[in-house]
Amino acid sequence: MDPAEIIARLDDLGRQFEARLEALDQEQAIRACQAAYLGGKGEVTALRKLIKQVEPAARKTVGQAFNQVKERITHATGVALQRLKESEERAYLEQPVDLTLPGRQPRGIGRLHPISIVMHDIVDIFVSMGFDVASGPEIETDYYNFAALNFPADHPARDMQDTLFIKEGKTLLRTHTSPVQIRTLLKRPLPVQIVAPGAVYRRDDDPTHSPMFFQIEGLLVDEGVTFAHLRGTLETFIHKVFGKDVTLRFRPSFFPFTEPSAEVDIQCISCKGSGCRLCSHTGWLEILGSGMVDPNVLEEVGIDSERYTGFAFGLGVDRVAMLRYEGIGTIKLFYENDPRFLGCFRS
Ligand code: FA5
Repeated sequence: MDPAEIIARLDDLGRQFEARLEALDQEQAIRACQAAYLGGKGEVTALRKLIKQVEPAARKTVGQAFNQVKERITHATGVALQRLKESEERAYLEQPVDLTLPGRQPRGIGRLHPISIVMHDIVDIFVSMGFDVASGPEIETDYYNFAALNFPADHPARDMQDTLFIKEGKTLLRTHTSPVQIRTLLKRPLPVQIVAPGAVYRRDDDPTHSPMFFQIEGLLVDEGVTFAHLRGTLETFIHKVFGKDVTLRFRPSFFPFTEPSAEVDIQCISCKGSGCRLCSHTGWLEILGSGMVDPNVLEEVGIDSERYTGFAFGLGVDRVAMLRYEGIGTIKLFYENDPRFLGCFRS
């Protein structure tokens, strides 16, 4: 076979390819065209098979011609694809932009958790009444969580069944925010008037009880503090949260660290006292525990209980949140972190 003839055909194929490429403006078509020349069944590949028929002395020159046309086709394909990409980018940038369209709401930006919203609102109410904000650790010692609060050694709350101990009888996850009372009274000069919000932990688990939940502790110690101050403070608070028409009642109760003690109920906001599922057909909803600080607690922290008196209260933030956002059937919804649920709340 005449080597010059093969070289001339290769040159033709190169030119032919470039001409065909001119008309193509789709990536897929450009790649298909390249394959029609250089692919397994391509025209250049078919010609290559003839190389065996060329006299040995000329094979090197013919081989070089094959390499050159292959390079020519590959280069032209690259240039065509680059040109296509640039023209697509240009077309995208030249699209008209409507500057009058409203901005897009950014998605994925965090928002406050419903418990945080309710907690901030409650703390704000007490701050407006002159309370300071205090805090304490979530990992507590038996002393602050129980002993200093007048819990007897055999009190059921100290049982493994109720308390999550880290080291039995020594360190534990605090079961309430009341240890902040002791820490604050040991640290701050009197008078003391604080609220202490935070997480607490118990071996509890049902639709209205969670193993981790939030409380807000309140404490006021000064000369001349009476149960009337406690009642006035809690009435003001409840009217601000649930509205002026809500009726509340103080029900005698027991806590080792208050005497007398009272739990505060509000008339059911759903049935207005006639009885429904929300209030377990009692007409009332329990909101918080409270009482006058037991003299034993004051003496434990070195305060003269003849001269000073105080009141304290502890309320369940989750409970208030469940009442405020009616229709939350289980406390678990607060802790499952389902974005569809959490996205329903605005601060
Ligand atoms: C106490 O924890 C006392 N420390 C409150 C207190 C403070 C009384 C100061 C007197 C003076 P109690 O165990 O009742 O009390 O809990 C208070 C509130 O926390 C309850 O009224 C309820 O609203 C909420 N609560 C209790 N257990 C759970 C739980 N497992 N899940 C969600 N909320 C709970």
